[in-house]
Amino acid sequence: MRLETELFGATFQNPVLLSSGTCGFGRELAEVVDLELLGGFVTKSVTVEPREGNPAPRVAEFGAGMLNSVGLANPGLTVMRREKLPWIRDHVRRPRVFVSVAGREVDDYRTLVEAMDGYDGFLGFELNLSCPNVSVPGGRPFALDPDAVRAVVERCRARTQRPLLAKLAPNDPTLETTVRIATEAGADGLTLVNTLPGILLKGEGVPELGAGQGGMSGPALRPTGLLAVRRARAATHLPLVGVGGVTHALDAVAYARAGASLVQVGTASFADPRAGTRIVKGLRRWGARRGVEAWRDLVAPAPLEAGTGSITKNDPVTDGA
Ligand code: RRO
Repeated sequence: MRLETELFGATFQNPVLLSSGTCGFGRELAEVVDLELLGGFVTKSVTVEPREGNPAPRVAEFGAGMLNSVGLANPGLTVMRREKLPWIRDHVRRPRVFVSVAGREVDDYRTLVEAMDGYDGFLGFELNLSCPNVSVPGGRPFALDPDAVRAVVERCRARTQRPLLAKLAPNDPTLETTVRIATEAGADGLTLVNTLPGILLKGEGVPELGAGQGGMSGPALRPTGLLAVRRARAATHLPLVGVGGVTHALDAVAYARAGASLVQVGTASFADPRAGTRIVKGLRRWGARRGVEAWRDLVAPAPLEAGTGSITKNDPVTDGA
């Protein structure tokens, strides 16, 4: 099965990326994983100022996944520009890299995009609008506030020609509206989904995580991620990136069937750092057994009437099966 995928004006050698927050800035994983075999990766979310993150413990496992409250710990924009981006430029060849950005204010996103746009070595930005673990003014993640989604995407759009992915939330009762707003505001693709808010309690009723609640990920998130991709597929022409519980090659196939052109592997990499490359190999084997010629033949296209965005060359409607 041919895994190459043309999207956002670039070639992805395969559709498997590592998700934000699970691979640092690439370097952290390079010693244990051959990054060059991946379709790409998304960096840990970067904020303007460095952030210490939330109190330990920051992660806890449960039977069907894990809960995290890292709290956006990251080295900030200055170190990103001085160390992280140059490392990526000098060491990453084939994988397509997205830089994830996050902020407390709408304008933080614009500042970050503008400040990194001139650097080499990465393809685009993933706007993290959906971190469940840090408080923002208004108390809900930007992804659950339509005005904030529009403002962030529009302001970033005005500052860069690079591909912009908007990363949305799993607990959005009006997902179709959010998807349409992000489309109209100028996103090039959507990443669905971030982690789902949850809490784990010990016998005494004390939360397992230092911060109390966190974001749930892993296999238990897969049905939610698949549903979100399917709903989004009906509401926009934009390419979709599916994330949530991708553990085996068949999970990636399911996301394609729901409408995702790319998938991201997250929690599975914690148990097995080679999960991403294992899934790439598994997809090739699965395709060969099934006689499927190309990954893009699996990707459910957008319905003809979907969304408000214009149809582009890389749109699944024209470029897909
Ligand atoms: O750092 C985190 O706690 C975190 C982030 Br920014 C996010 O987007 N999703 C998540 O599960 N954790």
